[in-house]
Amino acid sequence: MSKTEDAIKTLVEVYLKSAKGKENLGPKDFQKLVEKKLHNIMMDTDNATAVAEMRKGLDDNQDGKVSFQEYMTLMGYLAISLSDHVTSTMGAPSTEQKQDKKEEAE
Ligand SMILES: [Ca+2]
Repeated sequence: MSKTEDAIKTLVEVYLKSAKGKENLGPKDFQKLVEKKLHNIMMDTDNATAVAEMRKGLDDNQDGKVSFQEYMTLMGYLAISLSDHVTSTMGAPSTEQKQDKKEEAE
């Protein structure tokens, strides 16, 4: 599998694992996911109040839980914020466009 395919598979697996067989992530499942899996990419992941606020922002159907669709919305936001970063980094005059790859140790 390519790295890209692996990445997509990982996104899905993280959700399924966190949901533990349920259709949605409950508040605690979501808190755990953010805290354990997204702490390098997001701020305040150990702040329960901040994470709860974010959950409410993602919660389209307002059921207090995070569906797969709502989780993908968050992934989309994170991808956009990363691409903004990449764009601004590449905008700087430089002979090399090498970027350090962060490998996440599980
Ligand atoms: Ca929801």
